[in-house]
Amino acid sequence: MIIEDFMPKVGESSIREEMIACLRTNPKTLPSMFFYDHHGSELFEMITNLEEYYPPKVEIPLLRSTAQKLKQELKDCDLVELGSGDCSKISVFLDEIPEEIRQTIVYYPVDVCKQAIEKSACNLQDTYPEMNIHGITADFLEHIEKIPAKRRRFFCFFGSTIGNLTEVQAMKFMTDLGKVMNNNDRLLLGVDMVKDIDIIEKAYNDSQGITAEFNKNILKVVNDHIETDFYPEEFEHVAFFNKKHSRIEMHLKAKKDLEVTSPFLKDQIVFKKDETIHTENSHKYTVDGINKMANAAGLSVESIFNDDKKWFSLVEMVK
Ligand code: AVJ
Repeated sequence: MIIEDFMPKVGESSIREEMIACLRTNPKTLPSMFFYDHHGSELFEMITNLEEYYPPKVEIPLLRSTAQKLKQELKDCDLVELGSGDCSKISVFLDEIPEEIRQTIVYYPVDVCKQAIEKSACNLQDTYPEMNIHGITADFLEHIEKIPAKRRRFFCFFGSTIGNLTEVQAMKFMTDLGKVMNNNDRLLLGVDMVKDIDIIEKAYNDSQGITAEFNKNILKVVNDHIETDFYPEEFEHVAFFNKKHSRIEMHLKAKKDLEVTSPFLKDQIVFKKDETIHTENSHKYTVDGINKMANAAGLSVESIFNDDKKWFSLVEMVK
């Protein structure tokens, strides 16, 4: 097992600067990556178990059936997973692949989080001792060219993580990836599809309020970094489907006029009642949108694997 680190050390000061800059824009925003401190990751884990939060319930069986169909394509290739996290998705996929094929694979988990890479690579090596693992800590949005290209590569980007990117960012990501891919390299991209708006909105407004807690937790993360005095209970969780952009937007809405202070700021951060902080986008795709992304990236869509209801797609693209 090899682990390689390409992450530049992001200093605490650059995190602070980014938080402050985002709270100063109009409208105010916070990048969704700040959700995931320890508690935020626990809350997200709880979200994935919620009845209303359908994406993993649809994607996981789809990963199984798709692996069955693609297993021969994985022979002798470098399997590169972007945003591998805890490697739970790839495990579902690998379980369907015969050991004789797994032996020929080198698995490259790529993630920004060094601990996640170290821990999950070790766990995975225990589960699949026959497979070679080469973990990489990198931000695939910025260091995509660092990913080794010795053999034919099979890229995976699961979990509809691409949905968190804006249209412009997603297009840039796809074109960058298209450029580093060689002929016959493949990509298996997980995307959440447009469906009944009620179903989508319920997935982000669960009855137990876990998503609300997850959303508000970002204010505690901000308090931890820039010593602000945000009271999460002074904000309301708002999540709705924005038709124009085909995305769920999550916001935190001030319940009253309020001011927030930080020793890192000269002036207060002022909120008018009902003013919002935009905390997340989660884009939902159509087949048309998928084709546009593939075209922009110079890739062709080979197959789209779906569940019966076409709620989620695993899109296989090839260069
Ligand atoms: C991890 C980005 C796929 O957008 O559905 C879940 C995050 N936010 N509930 C998503 C999330 C609120 C999730 N992704």
